Parts: sequence; structure tokens; C-alpha cells
Amino acid sequence: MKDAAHFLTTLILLTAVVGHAEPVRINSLGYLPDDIKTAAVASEATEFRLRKATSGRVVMKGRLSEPQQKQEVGQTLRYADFSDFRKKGSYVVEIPGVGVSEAFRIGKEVYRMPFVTAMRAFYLWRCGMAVSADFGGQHYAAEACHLQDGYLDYVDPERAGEIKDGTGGWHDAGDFGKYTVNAGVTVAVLFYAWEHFKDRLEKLSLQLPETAPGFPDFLKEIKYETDFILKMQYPDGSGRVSHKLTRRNFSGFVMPQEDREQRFFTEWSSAATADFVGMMAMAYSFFKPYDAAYAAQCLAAARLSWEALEKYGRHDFVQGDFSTGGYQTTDSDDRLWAAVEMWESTGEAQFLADAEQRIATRRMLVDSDWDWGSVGNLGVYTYILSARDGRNADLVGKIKDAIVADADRLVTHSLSDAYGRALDRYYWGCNGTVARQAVNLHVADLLSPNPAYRQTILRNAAYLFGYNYYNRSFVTGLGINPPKHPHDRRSGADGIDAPWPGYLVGGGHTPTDWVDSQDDYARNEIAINWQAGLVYLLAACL
Ligand code: 9MR
Ligand code: 9MR
Ligand code: ZN
Repeated sequence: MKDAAHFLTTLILLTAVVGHAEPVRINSLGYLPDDIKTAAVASEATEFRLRKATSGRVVMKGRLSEPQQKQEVGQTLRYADFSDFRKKGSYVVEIPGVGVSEAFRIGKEVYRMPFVTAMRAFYLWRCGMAVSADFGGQHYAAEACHLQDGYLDYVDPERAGEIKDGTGGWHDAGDFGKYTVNAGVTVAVLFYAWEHFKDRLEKLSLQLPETAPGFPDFLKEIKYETDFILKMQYPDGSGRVSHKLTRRNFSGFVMPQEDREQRFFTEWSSAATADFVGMMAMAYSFFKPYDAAYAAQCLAAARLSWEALEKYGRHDFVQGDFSTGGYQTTDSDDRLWAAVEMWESTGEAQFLADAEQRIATRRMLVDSDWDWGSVGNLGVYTYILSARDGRNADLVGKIKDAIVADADRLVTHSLSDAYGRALDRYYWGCNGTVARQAVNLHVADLLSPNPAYRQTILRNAAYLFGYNYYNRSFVTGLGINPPKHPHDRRSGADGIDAPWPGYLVGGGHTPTDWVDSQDDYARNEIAINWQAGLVYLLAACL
């Protein structure tokens, strides 16, 4: 007790003396016992101390690194490395004369609650049913919304004014639209999380409503989306797939159930149709053990849309009357992914031939930096991890080399980045890519095990939760000083100060220009494709 009181006094004194001194940055979610553990500070100090958070007892002393100039953030940083300290508990890092970090934990469980919260964020995005959650002492709730989804005017002018069932699925982001292309990369990365980390995920309860009896919770949530995606196929039996289901323009900041403008199935696109094939072929494989009839329905739908891809050729989406999200993209990478998933799910030679021809003629075998607009990696990763026979051995070898080389580049960049971020670019939604690169790194680790790959995944997690220029988390409700004003209609409209929990915001367009402002949708929105990356990343850290 005496210790604790003394430590508190020291803390208060320190804070008073140093005022607005440099923060001591730390991984706010905490560290696994065998992590690389660092703190960073911009100061001339040379020593650091690790203290117990409660008693203040010093458990380790060490020297800071030599100063390192980090041009991207305009800072000269010194690092405390306490990787060797492995004892579980709560700690702070103190830099004498500068300040004390936030308290953090060392323990095996540090990623569990964040993982569950990030995955439950998908449930809270559900359209077409009431949702609610208790978090941080608040009760968040929305009523069933968009029950009139959607009108057929743009699919078949002769059926203008008629509604076909398009209810369900997740809202896309801070807006309430539903977009097939963005669903594609989202669903695929979530299925990857299940495939790669099943042993950990199947043990975790997500406390979801019973919308898929007999399914493990994690797959239950994905099925809520595929149930909806099935409804995006044209009603004419052609297999073409609507690009999106939205209003003509964006709504204001209202709760979803207050958004009552007409929403339309839009015209089809070949990218959306190919992504539909990719999602439905995966749904077939992953859902078959739990519901064979549903799985068969998914595969039949995938085959029909595959035929549409062959019959109709390339067809880009044109916005026309719409000003909601565009998600306009060429379809060659989407077709590659579709072909691989059809092969993986059926083993049929025609799909393998098509897939290998498309992979072999790809400009880059692996994309470091990828998202909804470039989904070829999904095909390449499924192909390389497949247990099926018959692949071209030469191509397999080249792909392995490319995946390892890509992961090595990510490791190298992460080690030189001020805060361990592996991605070297900044743009709308780049935080989602930082998270999604956990797929690049983990697949490389499966093919050619190297502890540096997992360490880089952990560094990216640390970056997103507060070990960064801002000393702030990018995920609502979690980590150090998280975003309070995401561009999210529910969070803006529900009368509760704290935003809906567990959501990753898009991030800055330069290393230092992020702002926590609701108006800044290009930097502070949330979105399912970024969130899926976050879920995968946290699953990898579990
Ligand atoms: O809220 C919209 C957001 O979800 C989109 O990502 C963004 C870009 O398409 O557009 C936002 O809507 C804005 C609209 O484009 C222009 N008027 C202000 C809207 C934000 O309130
Ligand atoms: O994530 C999308 C980003 O890559 C684009 O640059 C941006 C502008 O077209 O749109 C982003 O997606 C938004 C979508 O258009 C509408 N819903 C919100 C999405 C996230 O901001
Ligand atoms: Zn809705």
C-alpha cells in the first residue's frame, strides 16, 4: 500500500513537472509473454524502467536505444526494449524525467476481448433485424431496418415499383448501403480467419442470436451475410448479380430504422458477379459440415453466376442515378479469385485451367497492398494452400517464392517504420490494409515458418491500437484514447456520447493527418472490408 501511494505521488509529480512532455508510447492492448515488447519516446533520455502498475515496484531497468530519425513522422525516437520480461501482470514503462506510459498487460489473453468485440461489431452492423449490445456501461441498440429492401426498377424496368426480398446482411460502413464487391473481400477474409485459426475461434462465444442453428458462432455471423448475398442474384435466372442495394443518395445521420427512402437493387456488374461466385463457392465448402442443403444451394448459385460470367463478358458498373458508394473496379482479379474458389470447392479441371492461366498472367503474383479493388490475392492464397492434386508445380514454386518475398519486404519495412507499421503507403482506408496484411504474413508463415512474420503481425496490431504517431487507438472502445467521433450514422444519431464499439476507422492519408472527426469520412469512417482485416489480425494474435 505504501508503495502504491508513493508511486501515485511520483506519477502526479512527474505529470506536473513534465506537463505536456512527450508521451511514452506503448502497445495499449498489452503484450503476449513471448512478444517483442517496446516503448517509444521522443526525448533525450537514456534510461527506462518497467514498473508494476499497481505497486509501482520497479521490475526491470534498461537503456533506451540510440536516437533514430523517423522522417515520415518528423520525430527522433528512442526505444525501450523489454522483450525479455515475460511475467504476466499489469505494468507501466517510465522514462525518468519524461513521463510514464499508459498501463498495459502482459498475458496470454490480451487479444481475446478485443477479438470478440471486433467480431461482434459485424453482428451490430446487421440490417433487417434489431440488434443491441452492452459495452463500457452503455446500452447500444438499433431497431430492425430497411425491411422494404429492395425495389427492382433498375434490374427490370417492367417491374418498377415492385419489391423483391433483399433484406438482411450487414450495412457497408458508416452508411447503410449494401455493396456486393465490398462484401466479397470481407466475407473471404473472414472465411480465411476461420480456415487459418479455427482451433482458436471455435472455442470463443460471440453471444449471437440463433440465426444459424448448429453453426459455430463465427460462421453464424458470416452466414447472416451470405443469406443476403444470395438475394443479390437477378430474379431472371441469368446469374447476373446486382452491384449494390442502396438509396440513390446517402441519408443524413439518422438511426437505420429512420432511413426510409426507397432502396434499389442496381444493375449488375461482372466484378460483383465474380465476387458472388467467390463468396458462394467458399460458403459451400465452409458451411457443408453444418448444413449440407444450404451449402448445395450456395454451390448451385455459384455455378449459375459462373455461367453468367462466361456468357456476358465484362460489364462495368455505371452509377447513373446513384451517388452512393461506387466500388467500381475491373473484373480480371475477381474472375481469378472466382475460378480458384470454384476449383477448390469442386475439384473440376476446367476451373483449375482457367485459374492457372489467370494467375500465370497476373502482373504481380502477390499484391502487398490490396483491398476490395484488387482481390487476386484471394485466389492466389486459396490456390497455394489447397490440398487438392493437379496443380502446376512450376507455378506453385513461383507463387511460394513471391509470397515469401512479399512477407520479407513487409518485415523489413515494419522494422524501419517509426511505429512498426508494415504498410508504406497512406490513403483512404489504409488502416484496413495494415490489418489485412496479416493475411500476407500468416500465409507466408504457413509456407515458410519464420518468427519475424508473426512479430510483424503483432507490431501492426500494436500500431492500430495506439502505438503510433497519435498515441491513440484507431478502434472504437478499445486501446488507448480510442476514436470518439467515427463517421458512423448510428454513433452520431443514438444520443450516446461513446461510439458503437469495436470498429476500425480508415486512418490518415499521410503519416500525420488523421483527425478524429465525424465529418471526415475519408479518414474516420468505419467499413466491413477494413473490419474483416482487423478480425483476421486479432485472430492471428490470439
Ligand atoms: O456518409 C457518406 C460516407 O459513408 C461515404 O463514404 C462518403 C463517400 O462516398 O460520402 C458520405 O456522404 C457524404 C456525401 O458524399 C456528401 N455529402 C455529405 C455526406 C456525409 O454526411
Ligand atoms: O473504401 C473505399 C475507398 O477505397 C474509396 O477510395 C472510397 C471512395 O470511393 O470509398 C470507400 O468506400 C466507401 C464506400 O464508397 C461507401 N461506404 C463507405 C465506404 C468507406 O468509406
Ligand atoms: Zn438496414
